Amino acid sequence: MGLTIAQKIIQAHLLSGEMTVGSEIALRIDQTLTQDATGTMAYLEFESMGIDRVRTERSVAYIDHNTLQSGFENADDHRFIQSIAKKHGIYFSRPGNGICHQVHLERFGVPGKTLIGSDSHTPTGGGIGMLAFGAGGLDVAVAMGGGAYYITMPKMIKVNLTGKLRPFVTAKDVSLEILRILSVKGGVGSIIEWGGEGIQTLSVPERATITNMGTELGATTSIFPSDEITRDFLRAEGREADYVPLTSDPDAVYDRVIDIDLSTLQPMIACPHSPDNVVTVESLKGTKVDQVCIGSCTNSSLLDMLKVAALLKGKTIKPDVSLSISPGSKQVLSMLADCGALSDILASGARVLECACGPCIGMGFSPNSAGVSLRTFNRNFEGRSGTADAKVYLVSPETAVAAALTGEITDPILLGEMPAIEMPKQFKIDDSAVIAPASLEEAKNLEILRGPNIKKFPDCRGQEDSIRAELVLKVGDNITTDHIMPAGAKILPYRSNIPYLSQYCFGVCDKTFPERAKAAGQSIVVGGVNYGQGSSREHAALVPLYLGVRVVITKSFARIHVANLINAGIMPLTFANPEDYEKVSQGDMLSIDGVWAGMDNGRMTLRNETTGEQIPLVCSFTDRQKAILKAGSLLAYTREQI
Ligand code: MIC
Ligand code: SF4
Repeated sequence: MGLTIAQKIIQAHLLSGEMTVGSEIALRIDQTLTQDATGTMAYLEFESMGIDRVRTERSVAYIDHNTLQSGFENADDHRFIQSIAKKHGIYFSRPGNGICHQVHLERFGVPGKTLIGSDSHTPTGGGIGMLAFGAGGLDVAVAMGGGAYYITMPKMIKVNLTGKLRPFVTAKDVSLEILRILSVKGGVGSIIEWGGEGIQTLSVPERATITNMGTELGATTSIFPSDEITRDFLRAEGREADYVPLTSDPDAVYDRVIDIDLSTLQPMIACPHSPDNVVTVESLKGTKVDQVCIGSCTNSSLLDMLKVAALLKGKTIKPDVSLSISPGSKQVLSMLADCGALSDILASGARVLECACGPCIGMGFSPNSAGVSLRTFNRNFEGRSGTADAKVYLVSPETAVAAALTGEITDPILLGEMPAIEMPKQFKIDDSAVIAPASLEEAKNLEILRGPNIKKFPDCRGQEDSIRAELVLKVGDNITTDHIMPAGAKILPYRSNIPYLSQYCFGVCDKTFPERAKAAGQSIVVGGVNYGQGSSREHAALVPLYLGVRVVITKSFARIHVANLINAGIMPLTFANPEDYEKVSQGDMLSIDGVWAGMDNGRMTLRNETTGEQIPLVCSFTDRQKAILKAGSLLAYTREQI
C-alpha cells in the first residue's frame, strides 16, 4: 500500500510505535522553534533537565510576541532567552527580525524534516513540505534535549484542489472555506494533505497561509508536497541545496477526501468569535468597519504585502478607519522599502507596525469600544484583541484593503482590476538579526541572565488513587486556551510568573474563578467538546495546576492542550456519554475512586456526592502518560528517566 507524504516523513522519523491510526508514536525531531511568550518557560524547563547542548539539527529561539516593552519584564525575558540560547546551542532571532513562522519558512525550514514549535501555528512549515507540529513548551524542551515527540498516529485527510483562484479570491479564502466545511474541530486527530492539480497555482506563501490555518481546524498538522514551486522558493532564499522532492504515492490511502474547485470560491469572512463562523463577504456588505489590521503569521509574506501596497497605491484610507500593517519579517519589510511599496503603504494613511505578532495577540492596536475590526489573522476569539466587546472578523488582505478604503465590509472585486504582482526571483538575504550560539568552549563560561520576573515553576503532585474535589467551574463547548489563560499586552509579560498570571485564569468566563479555586484547595473543571482548542500555551495547564485543579472532565479535548494537561500532571477524563455533562453542576462535590485501576482499564466512575449520581468516565492513557500523571509532571518523569 502506498504512503501519504506525512506517513513517509513519519516512517523516516519513527522511534517507537506502530503507524496505525489512534496508537501512540514517538518521533525523532530534527528542528525546534520557540517564541518568547512560551519560550521563557520552555527554556527554564530545558535548563532543569541539565543538558548542556541541544541535540537537534537546528533549534531557533524567536522574539516576536512580547515586543511591547512597557516595563522591564519583556526585556528581561528576551535577555534571558538570548543568553540561554547562546549557551546551549540555539540560534537567536532578535526582536524585529520577524514572526517565528514567517522567518522559519524563509530561512530555516527544510522539506521532509520534522519540526516542533512552542506555538500552535508551527504547521506553517507544511507549506514547504515539513512535518511541523505545535506543541507545549515542555515537549519542545524535551525534543531540544534529544527526546522523542509523542503523538497519536493521525488519520489522513486529503484536500484535492482543482481549478484556479479568480482575481481577489485568495489562499486565505481557501482556509476560510475549509473551516466552513470542517469547523474548528473537523481536523482533530488528522493530518491534512493538500494536493491535486490546483496546488500548482499556489506559491509557497499561499500554501503556508493554508497550512498555518489548518491549526484552526484542530488538525495535528497540514502539509503540501515539496515540488518545483518549493524549489523556486528555496532558490529565491539562496537555499536550493535544502530542496528535496516529496509527494504521496499514487496508491496512498486517505480516510477522507474533500474536493474543492478553486475557481468556484469567493471572498469569505469569519464572523465573531470563531474562525469557523464563515460566510461570504458579499453577505455582510455595507457593515461599518472601525479598524483593519493586516499581518500575522497567516498573511504577512512579501506576496501579501506587495498585493496590499499595489491596491493602496495612490489611494487614501477612510478617515474613520484605522489601518495597521505589520510585515512578517525584516526580509519582507526591507524588500518593501527597496522597491518603493512601503511608500505606497505609508502614503495611504496606514500605520506600519514592527515585524511581530502585534495586534494578533492583543499586543497593542486594540480596537475602540464595541469596535468592528477586520483582520487578516487566524483567530478571532472573544476578548483576544484586548477590547472585551470588540467584534473581530477574519479576512484576506484584499478584503482588508477594500474595507480600509471604503469604511465598510466590501467585496474586494469592487476595487477594479487586480494589479499584476511580479515576485522577485531572489529575496534579500540578511541574517544579521540571527545570532549564532557560542562554541562549546566559549559556552562554558557564559552566564545566564535572569530578571526578577522569573518566578518558581508551580509545584507538581502525582495523581492519587482517589480524588475528592469540588467542581469549581463548568464551561461550554469549544473553550479556547485564550479563555483559560488570556494573553494581551497587560498579561503576556508575566508568562514566566505563574502566580501573577493566575489572577486572570478563566477571566473571560468567570472572573471569580481564581479566588474560588484557591479557596477550594483542590478542584475539578468540567467542559464541553473540543476543550482547550487554539494556542499551544502550556500556561493554560500550568496556571490551573497552580490554582489546584487536579482533573478536567470534558466531552472531548483539543490535541495540544490535552498533552499539556498530562505534562502538567492534571488528569484529563471524558464523559462516556456526552449527555452526562448535564448531570454535574458548578459547586457539586465530586469524587473518583480507583484511579490507578481506571487508568489501566480506561474506565472510571465519577460520583456526584451532591446529587448521588454515578457517572461513567473514559480515558485512554499510554503507559508513558500514566507514568507522567503518577510522577506529577513530564518534568518529574523526565528527571526520573535521566
Ligand atoms: C496564539 O496565536 O495564540 C499564540 C500567542 O501564538 C499562541 C502561543 C502563546 O500563547 O504564546 C499559540 O498559537 O500557540
Ligand atoms: Fe503570532 Fe498571531 Fe501567529 Fe500566534 S497567530 S504566532 S500571535 S501572529
